[in-house]
Amino acid sequence: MTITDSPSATPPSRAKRFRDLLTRPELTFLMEAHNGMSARIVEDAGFEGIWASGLSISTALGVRDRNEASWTQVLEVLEFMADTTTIPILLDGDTGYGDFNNFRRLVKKLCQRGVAAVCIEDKIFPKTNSFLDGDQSLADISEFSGKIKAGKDSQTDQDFSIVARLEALIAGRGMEEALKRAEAYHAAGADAVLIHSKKSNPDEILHFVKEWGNRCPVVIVPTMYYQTPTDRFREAGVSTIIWANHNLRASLAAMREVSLKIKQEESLVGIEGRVANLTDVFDLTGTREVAEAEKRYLPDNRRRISSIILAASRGKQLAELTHDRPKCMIDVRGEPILKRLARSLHGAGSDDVTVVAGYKHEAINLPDVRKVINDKHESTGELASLACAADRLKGECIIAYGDILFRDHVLGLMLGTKGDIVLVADASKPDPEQRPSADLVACSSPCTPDHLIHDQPVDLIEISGGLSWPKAHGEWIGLVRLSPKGAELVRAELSAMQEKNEIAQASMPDLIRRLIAKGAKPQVVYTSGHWLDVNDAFGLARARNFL
Ligand code: SPV
Ligand code: MG
Repeated sequence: MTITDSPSATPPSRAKRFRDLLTRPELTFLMEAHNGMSARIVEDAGFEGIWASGLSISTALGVRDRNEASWTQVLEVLEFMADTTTIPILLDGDTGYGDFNNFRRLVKKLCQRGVAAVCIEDKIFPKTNSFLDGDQSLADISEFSGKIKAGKDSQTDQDFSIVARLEALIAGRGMEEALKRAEAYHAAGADAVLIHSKKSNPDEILHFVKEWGNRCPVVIVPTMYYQTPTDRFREAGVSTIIWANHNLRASLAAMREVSLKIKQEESLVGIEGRVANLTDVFDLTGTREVAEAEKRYLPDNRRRISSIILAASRGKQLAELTHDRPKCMIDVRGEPILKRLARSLHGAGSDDVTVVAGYKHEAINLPDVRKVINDKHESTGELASLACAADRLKGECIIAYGDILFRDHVLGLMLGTKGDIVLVADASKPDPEQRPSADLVACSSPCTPDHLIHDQPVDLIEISGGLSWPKAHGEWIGLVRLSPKGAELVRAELSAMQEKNEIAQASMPDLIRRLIAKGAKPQVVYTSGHWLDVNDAFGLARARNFL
């Protein structure tokens, strides 16, 4: 067996993978990125390679695309991009940041940092962006060929690639000049040529590709001739297409819109559901990995929170949508409700999440979520399910219904309280006809703006389906936090109910009423909206809008 046949052989380097992409018969697409996060997003989108655009990196740094950022500043950005990704990166190296000697050093540094390839253009340092009217004078052909040769002689990774970018058409020097230069750069060792054009039609590009006849791979940048169907380039035998600046432009448009809206409205309410949520932000940088590492490397004095999600019921009102899964596994905008819920709980610091499943429990299979089964789910209620996870009612706990969605700050609000049993209630009065079975709460005080601003809890006096507004002050949203003492009270009450055979049909509100009767003092923290539950098709439609 040869080494490369061995299953444990190390994967090919990024430089090798880029070389393979350049030389294979299929068309390759490189997507622009300009920092660590955009590079990661490009990889997550499924692209096989990244274009580290000079225009985009400069603009993201707030400087002009004319070598205002120094080459070491660009290199630093590249290092972040390489760290957040595994796919090959082609750096837009402008003119090589100086003469052959500066370029040699750049190539060496790129090889050290795992950058797969560099593209240099045959213009004069400092360059200007090819789409501007400024000076687009071309470098001397033999000087530029020497630069390519110096780069090739300095690469420390044998698969590193140098793409020679031809600016003859940009500079108005014509096709013959472009072809002559392509020939010279190819002879100097360039692994591919990039032919650039600022025309809105692809004619000169296709003409070049035809004349060039694939003597080495051809790379193109259809920023201006974007209306040409991609298949025309595929059929012409182009090797690689660069989508050159569209992540930068997308982010500028999005940031502008959000800034203007927040400025106008002096509030975040109008944008909260339209921007990436914080869990997404944390996930993109692998924040949870640090939490895992902390367990290994730090003294163990973290806050521990167990969560129990009650998700045994089918959700009959959702009819055929729950034919093969419980309602908590219904997909809402690409993810089951339960997955979002578990992610919010994890994100709030609850490492230990247990779901009590029942109906079609086999459909529940989520990473990092422990599953216990209430096999009497058809004939029992919420407390019988909760009792199945009684071993988790230790220390600080969260109990959540499995069909709810909420903004993450609602969880933060509840976790910021100190009481032993704290429920979250929505004080924005819903239409009672639409929510006939709401669990309404009456408290020591109705919700005031002060309660919402300072997250002050109030005492819970009564919880019941029988309450009605205005005696009721809010609707329990299906989330409760227990302190270690609160968890102990709940566990003791569950075993007392089990002993007296009073548990089978009992609900969470029954439990809370019993605890009040025994002298416990549950509290309520108010929210105003920012949550919903999914009971029927209307709930599902609202959930889609909510996300
Ligand atoms: C870049 O992305 O910086 C490029 C491509 O060089 S272009 O702006 O199209 O010239
Ligand atoms: Mg550029």
